[in-house]
Amino acid sequence: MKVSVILWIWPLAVTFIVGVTGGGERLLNIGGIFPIMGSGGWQGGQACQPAAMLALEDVNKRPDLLPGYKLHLAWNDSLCEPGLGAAVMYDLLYNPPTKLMLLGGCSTVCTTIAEAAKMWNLVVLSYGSSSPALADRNRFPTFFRTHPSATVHNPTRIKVMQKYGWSRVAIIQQAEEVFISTVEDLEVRCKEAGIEIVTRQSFLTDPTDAVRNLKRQDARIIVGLFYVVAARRVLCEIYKNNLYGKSYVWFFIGWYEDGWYEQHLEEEGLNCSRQEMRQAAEGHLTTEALMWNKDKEKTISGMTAGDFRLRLNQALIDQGYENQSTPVGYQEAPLAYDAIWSVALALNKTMETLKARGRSIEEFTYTNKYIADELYKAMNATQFLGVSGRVAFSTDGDRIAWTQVEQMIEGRYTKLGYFDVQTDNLTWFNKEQWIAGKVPQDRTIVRRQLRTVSLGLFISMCTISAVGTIWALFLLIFTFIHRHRRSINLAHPTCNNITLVGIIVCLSSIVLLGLDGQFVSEEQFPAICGLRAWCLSLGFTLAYGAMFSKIWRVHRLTTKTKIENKRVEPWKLYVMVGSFVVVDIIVLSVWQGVDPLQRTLEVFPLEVPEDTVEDIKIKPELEHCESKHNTLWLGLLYGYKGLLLIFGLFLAYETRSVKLKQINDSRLVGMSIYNVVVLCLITAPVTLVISAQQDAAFAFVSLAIIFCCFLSMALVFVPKIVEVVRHPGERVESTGDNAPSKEEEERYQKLMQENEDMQRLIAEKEEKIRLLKLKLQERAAIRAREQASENHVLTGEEPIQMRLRPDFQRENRMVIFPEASVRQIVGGTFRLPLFKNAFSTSSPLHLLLFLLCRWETSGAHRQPAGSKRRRRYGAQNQLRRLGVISLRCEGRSH
Ligand code: ABU
Repeated sequence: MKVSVILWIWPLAVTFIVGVTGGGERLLNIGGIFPIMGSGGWQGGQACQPAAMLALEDVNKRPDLLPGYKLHLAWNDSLCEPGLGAAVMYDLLYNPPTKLMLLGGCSTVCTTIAEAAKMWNLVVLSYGSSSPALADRNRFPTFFRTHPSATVHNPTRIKVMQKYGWSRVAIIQQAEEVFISTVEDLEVRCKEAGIEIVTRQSFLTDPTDAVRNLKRQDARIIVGLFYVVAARRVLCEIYKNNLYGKSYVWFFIGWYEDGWYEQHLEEEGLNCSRQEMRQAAEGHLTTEALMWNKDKEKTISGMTAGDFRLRLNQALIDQGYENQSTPVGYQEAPLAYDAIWSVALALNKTMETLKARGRSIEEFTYTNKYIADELYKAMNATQFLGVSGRVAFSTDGDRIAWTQVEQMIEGRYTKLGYFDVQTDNLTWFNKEQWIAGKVPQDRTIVRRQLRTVSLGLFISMCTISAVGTIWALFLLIFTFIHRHRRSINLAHPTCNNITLVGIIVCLSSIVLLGLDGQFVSEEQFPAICGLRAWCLSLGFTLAYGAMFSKIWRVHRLTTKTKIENKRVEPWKLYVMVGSFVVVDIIVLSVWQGVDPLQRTLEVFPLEVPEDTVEDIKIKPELEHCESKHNTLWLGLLYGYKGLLLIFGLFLAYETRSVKLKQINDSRLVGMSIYNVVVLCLITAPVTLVISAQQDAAFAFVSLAIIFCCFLSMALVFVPKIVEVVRHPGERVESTGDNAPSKEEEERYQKLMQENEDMQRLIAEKEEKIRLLKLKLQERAAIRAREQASENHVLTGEEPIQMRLRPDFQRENRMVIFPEASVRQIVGGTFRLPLFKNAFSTSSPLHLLLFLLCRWETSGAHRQPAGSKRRRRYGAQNQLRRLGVISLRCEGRSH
């Protein structure tokens, strides 16, 4: 692009307020600020300045417009930089001649100069400022513009969004007031229209992060508001992030010059090639206020918009722009042309008003509020048909205009339609084109997909469970049929039956565990959740509890010492199992009543389906059964059952080598408990970890249940079956578990009776013996008295001295001589007084001693004959056996 150096020549020709031209006319001076040579923002002065000069030429050709005057424009370049724009303004104001009005372009510059111009009572007319902020009359009281506000795009954007049913959009904007205020207006309108703004991204110079964030937020319909340099950066990022194509629609501003996306790429250091930029730009939409009169009627200047285009093109070529290439601001050039006409018309009107009041426009100074107000009123009332369309200003000083919608199709902008915001009328040509003919969606269509247990796995597990259940039923029948057999009878068959019932319940719970959304409705699911909890819990308690009670009993029996207590009382086992079941029922009932299990959904990250080209994503969901305080309830149940498991493990270990006749299968039950404990302790935590994988979790739990159940049945029952098969004809021993049979009971009662009879008989016999003994004693005493009276007359006290063995003294004294006192035993010699009446008071031994002494003292011992001698020897032997070493009767020693 070539820019004529002429643009840079300061228009020194005009340095006086109202100079006189060669034709004798006086000059009416206005100041102009054009953004031309800058590197950012909007450099629309490139086309607008030549357009303004054309207008100036045309206005000055009209003698009736400013009679006696020529309009003159003093101008300079602001580069679209507010600071420089302010400097240019001060140059214009502080250098004569006095400027009647200011002409400005580029929102950032106009915001600065329009805010300051009121201090100089100057009207500012902008041909190229779109910022909605400039509509604030308090801040910019003397501002007008032929350029429509950027807010005019917003109703059009909303209209197009509604046309395609887009209700979810994102916004990316450059951090400039013009775009910030536009977005604020867009947000309000979106809210009113029920369109959700999913994200609003802002950037100063580098849009990299902002564009990435759009992708992260899954933005599909995106409104981009930025100057053209930033637009190229954004487009390059769009390409890099693959945010273009069939799934995305971008709304850009429509006033960028044609081919904007493939220009200045190297200068601006963009990493995207022209081809890539073209690719990313394809299909985007633009909205723009109509800046070229689309009618063919003649405008105030006598030209049609087409005529103006030709003249402008020629002027641009004259200034060095190549044919076909349009400089920045080409779109807005009619606005600049019409802006000069607006100034001329306002001056015309003001001059007429002033003339009627005897005053002149030449009286204007920067402090002349009166003429300034007249100029303001005249500008406010200006209306005409210009090359940009009908020119009129709202009370805010804004241009009222139609907007047009275009789409980039194969690298060229195609008009899709027009929108008149005043009548809410959308004219649509149906020329839009979408990839694969499908209008992009405003969001990823998310399809919910319930993750369910695979059917094959479910059927397999149910089949195994059914086989297990049938096997358990067979074992129940088997146990019943062979209940009298010793091997079964002594194994607590009732407990084993309870175990089998528990196993059946546990196996049934496998079916419930696999019943998910593919089989039951959302409403039925909570009931299944409850059933699962009840079945698993009660099944476990029955099966494991019965085994636990047996092993507990074994432990009790092996730790008791009294033989009489070693009787197995079945009711104790039943009470124990019953207690476990009652605890279960209480916990489950409270759980169910207070905080019942509900259906909850675990949602997984979105997945891209492989079998479709459609823009959809799958949202996998998995059903779970959970209460509000799930952890609490599970903790309670697991804690209680965990303790039971650990305690069972301990008991099984303790009784590992015990063999009891009363519970003959205790070791097998112990092994079964090992198996259950180990599997439960593994399964519970593993299931919690893999709960998100429905197949794995279901398979793991089901197999654990199946393994426990089958192994327990095999360990406890297979040996019994083998035994029955091996010894089919074994004699029946009893009828029940451990209950004594009728015959046994009768036999017991009979033995007890016999025992009682025998004891009574023994007692009677002992009584008889005692009486007989007494009789014998009496008889012996009578006989002794008779003998004594025959042979000797007792003289009184006749002591006997006996020397006793030491051990005899200690041990037998009281037995043999109960009447002897310690005092009477001195140094092993026992003095025993003998009395006349000793026959009646002393023991038989005592009597024996007496007789022996009698014989000694009577001298009969020297020649004893016959039975007397034998009796004497017998008495002496008996004394020796009793420990009497020597005997002295009345001083005689033996
Ligand atoms: N149509 C160009 C607007 C430029 C600006 O508002 O700064």
